[in-house]
Amino acid sequence: MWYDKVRDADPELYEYIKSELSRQQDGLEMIPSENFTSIAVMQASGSILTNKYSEGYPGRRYYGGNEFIDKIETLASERAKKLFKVPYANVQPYSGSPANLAVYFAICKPGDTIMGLDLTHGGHLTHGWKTSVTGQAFRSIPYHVKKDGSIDLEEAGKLAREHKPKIIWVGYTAYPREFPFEEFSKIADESGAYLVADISHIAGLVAGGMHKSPVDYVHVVTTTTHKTLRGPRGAMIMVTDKGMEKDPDLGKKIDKTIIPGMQGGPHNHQTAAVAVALLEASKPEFREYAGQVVRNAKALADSLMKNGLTTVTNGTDTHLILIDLTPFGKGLGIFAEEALGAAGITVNKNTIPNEQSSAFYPSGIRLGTPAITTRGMKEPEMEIIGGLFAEAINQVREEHLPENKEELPAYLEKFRRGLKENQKLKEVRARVVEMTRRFPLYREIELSR
Ligand code: DSN
Repeated sequence: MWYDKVRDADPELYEYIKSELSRQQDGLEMIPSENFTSIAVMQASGSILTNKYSEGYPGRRYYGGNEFIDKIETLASERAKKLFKVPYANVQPYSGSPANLAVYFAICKPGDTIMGLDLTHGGHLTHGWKTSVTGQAFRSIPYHVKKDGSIDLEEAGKLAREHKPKIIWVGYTAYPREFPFEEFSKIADESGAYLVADISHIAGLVAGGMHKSPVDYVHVVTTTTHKTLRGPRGAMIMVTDKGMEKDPDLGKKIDKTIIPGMQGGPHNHQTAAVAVALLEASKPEFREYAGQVVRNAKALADSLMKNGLTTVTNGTDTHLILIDLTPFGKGLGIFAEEALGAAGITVNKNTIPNEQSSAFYPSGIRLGTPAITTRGMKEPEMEIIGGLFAEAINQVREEHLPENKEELPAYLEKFRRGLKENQKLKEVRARVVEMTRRFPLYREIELSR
């Protein structure tokens, strides 16, 4: 039986794992940055490799006993280099934010100017947002999207010429169209900046040939490993040939910034699981998966729009869709997220371009197809899911955020009570469960009832 030792040692925790497994199995996981790893990835990340300390790098560690860990880390890093066609890869970052921080401190000094897409327009906290240390340690100049939702390249070029940033970030967390690597390479080269592609969201699409690779255009690439790439939680930093030409020591500087600069011992179990995921991502089946992720997202966007919902940029090129709820009212994201949640569909509320409400009570819903595609769902299911979204969102389109913020807790409490009683949402929930049963997830994992 799976996790039987956890059950024996810690029955309380075991119950939570069991509940979370059922939640994953019986719902539609549609947060675009989530996915379901293979059992092989989970076995590697749950392995005895968690026991070992290995500060340093293969062949130069601060601790003994690393002869096999060296092989594992080298394997992961060589697979990353081969898959993404880069000369250098560091596979030690614990996750995406530390990976991005390491890039900053390898290239910049505190106070230097940096540029990234504004968080509320689809960027990331670590691309210079004011509440992130990256917006505090550096002088952050954000660029934006235009009214139509596409990146404002003209503004970005103007800002780069004016402020001469040390780093420009190209890579987004809530942008449904192809990332403009080539356009930004001109902007960065003209202003002398290092161009860093954060491909966390689209790494699996790049590996699977469904999104243009940034490698010919940028100096550095960062990515998490657990989104479309379908690995364990983790991250990598890669330097391209173009980056090596700009600074032949860039790889060494990044290595040093990770350890001893920022991190301690690498998470070897995670590195091993990254190695497994990279091998999986190099297979023809993964190309097929990446293709289906995008075909599904396009089919789903079409179905959402056919069912009366508005999507930012009227569709998608990637795995990600952003629903704009402003035709129904401002700040409806929280109501839609919770109504969909009650129906067994997990998404996240998100700001939309030119947000009229706030980052905490935004007017959009962000969703994506990586996880449901891993389950095997295809275009016919997307057609149905678009209808389910519309039915759930229709239940809350008359909602509104109270003008007086103090009334909000009571308002939300009443709203949540209403969700529990909502017959329509119960019907949608039943259809979601019926659909998920046709696409079993982790059938191998048998837990005691
Ligand atoms: N949390 C990630 C996402 O959902 O896009 C970004 O860090």
